[in-house]
Amino acid sequence: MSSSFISLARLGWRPFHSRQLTLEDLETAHPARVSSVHRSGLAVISEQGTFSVTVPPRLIESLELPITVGDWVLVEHAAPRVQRAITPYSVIKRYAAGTDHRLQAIAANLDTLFVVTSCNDDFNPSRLERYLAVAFEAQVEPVILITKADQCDDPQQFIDAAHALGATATVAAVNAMDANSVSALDPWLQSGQTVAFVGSSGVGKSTLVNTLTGKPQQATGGIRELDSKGRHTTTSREMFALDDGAWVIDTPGMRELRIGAVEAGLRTVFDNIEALAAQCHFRDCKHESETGCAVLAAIAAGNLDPRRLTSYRKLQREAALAEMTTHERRARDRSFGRMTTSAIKVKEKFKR
Ligand SMILES: Nc1nc2c(ncn2[C@@H]2O[C@H](COP(=O)(O)OP(=O)(O)OP(=O)(O)O)[C@@H](O)[C@H]2O)c(=O)[nH]1
Ligand SMILES: [Mg+2]
Ligand SMILES: [Zn+2]
Repeated sequence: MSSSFISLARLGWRPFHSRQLTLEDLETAHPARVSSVHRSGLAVISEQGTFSVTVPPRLIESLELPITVGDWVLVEHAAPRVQRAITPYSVIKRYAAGTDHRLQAIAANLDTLFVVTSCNDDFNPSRLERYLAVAFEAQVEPVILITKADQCDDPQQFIDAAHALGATATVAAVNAMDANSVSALDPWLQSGQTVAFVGSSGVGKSTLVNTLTGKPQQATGGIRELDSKGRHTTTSREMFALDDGAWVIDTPGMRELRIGAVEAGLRTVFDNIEALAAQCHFRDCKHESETGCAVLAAIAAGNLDPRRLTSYRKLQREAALAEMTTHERRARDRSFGRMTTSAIKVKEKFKR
């Protein structure tokens, strides 16, 4: 155990977490924050220092979402073992890649999600809209962070394109290798605040962590000349401390971000379309060919990018599908629960 005292507040502990504690909890355990997740357990940081803990299998089974980086757990006084998990005030979630319908927790107890992209071929408005929806759904402030501003003749063109994704997201452009430039992120990095960097491989997430911590904490890798794609250098999520008391989480580059049931988040990302839709002649207007459609009129007048409408529809379909699969799974779990209870009853009947 390494020891250098850090207060709970500086670790990001909030009244929201305190309210979940009982007197009994405090007699038997103490809070610790997860900095990384391993096959054998968790690396945690507490007031006592940095150490490893195990998680009992029955606790893992009882959790709706797996424990992730940024989560708070209660660690037993008696042994380096997790007694229980503390509900986070925010979680960034996505569906696991592939056909699997498993929800993955990317990071917990976040104040800001930096959606990182570069001034090159990586910049993709429809992909950014996915990240924004996930952040808004989790009630985490998103910031579109455009890196490699130093490698680009006209970074303003990317900044403008990011601003066009709605008035709701903040936009910043930096050279991730330059501490002076990265100081633009200071407003989000106050003591006890937690932020995470997400985005494709090669956009500079680990470079940002290294510049902010002032240490070569994370390996960084080059990108392919041809299409600006990275080489998936970072392979696991990890949380690091900054000298000023903020926490930054580095994540592996994502090939795709499959959204869950993020309908509310989508309404925020596409608030300009929602505002127009309220002015359509028909209340159930589909914005396809109806007369008096304010959305189509805005597109015709050049005030709305048709890509926005296409993207909104696609993401709404995806979110609705995710919502449906969640319901189906719950229904299945319920009927499975009934099956096991009736099986137990049958067994008991035969015992007598
Ligand atoms: N010039 C310049 N190079 C940058 C900037 N940000 C990142 N790079 C370079 O881009 C490459 C990829 O950076 P990484 O930090 O490894 O990217 P990453 O997002 O962590 O990638 P993964 O770990 O694969 O997800 C490295 O060669 C960095 O030096 C920037 O703002 N300006
Ligand atoms: Mg990386
Ligand atoms: Zn309409």
